[in-house]
Amino acid sequence: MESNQYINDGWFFEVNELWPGMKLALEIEKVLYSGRSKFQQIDVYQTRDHGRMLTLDGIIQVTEFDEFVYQEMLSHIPLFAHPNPEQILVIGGGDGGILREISRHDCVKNIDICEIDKEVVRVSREFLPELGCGFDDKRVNLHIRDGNAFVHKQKNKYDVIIVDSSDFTGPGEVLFQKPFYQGLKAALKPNGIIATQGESIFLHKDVVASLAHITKELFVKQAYSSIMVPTYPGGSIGICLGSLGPDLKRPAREIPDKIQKQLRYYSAEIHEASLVLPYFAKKMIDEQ
Ligand code: SPD
Repeated sequence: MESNQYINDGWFFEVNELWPGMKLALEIEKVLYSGRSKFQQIDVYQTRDHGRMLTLDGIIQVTEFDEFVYQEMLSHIPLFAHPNPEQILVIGGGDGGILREISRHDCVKNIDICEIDKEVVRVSREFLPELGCGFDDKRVNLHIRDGNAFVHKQKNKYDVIIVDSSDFTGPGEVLFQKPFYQGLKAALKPNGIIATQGESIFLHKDVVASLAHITKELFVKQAYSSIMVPTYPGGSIGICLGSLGPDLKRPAREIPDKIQKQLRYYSAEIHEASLVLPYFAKKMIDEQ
């Protein structure tokens, strides 16, 4: 087996200053791809028990074992909260998993995706076809550009914007700040909804509080969903939601049987339930 800086004795270790004093380890059978793009280190592993895994700069982005949780919830909460989403923008999301979920909605007419790193798209299409297949939908238009710059050029165009970013350091940092959210708001149509990667209520309280503050200030309605993803730090991650009109608390339309049968995590019940937060997190968000 090949090895790199994150692997020791057949185990991958996710160690990062964003979650000090803890690390997640997964047993690895093989390094399927390892390369450096202009922006980051990209690796794909065959794990022993969790399917294939994509990491960027040593941070787990997806494992085949639990990727469905994050991709379904980040996509279907805003898409079902909107009564008729036709024009969609995805920022980040180069692995294609979010596109795969959006494609399940027949009402969607156009999906723009702006990903900064074309290598992530290429590697995912080759090594993670169950996610990379998201790019096969004819409604998808891929823009290889900086997401922040792209957003600031769009005005009054999208019904739903989904930000599938990596974490809040390095190139991703700007995607957690107010000017970016102002850009998202301006890019939305009057009834638009945003859903963004919102980190962890346990590990990133300051970030969650700041996102809540920004979305409360800019949007008519705001909510935060917490979901279980065993291979993310601390086993959970959040979704920050902002709406210029529609209620976020529950689906605005019936979930077609055809879609529900394809899903493993999202349902009308979990949409509502995921927005009910543990008391400490609710208090923290209410105080913003
Ligand atoms: N701590 C890792 C957060 C990763 C969020 N993005 C995942 C991309 C999946 N499409």
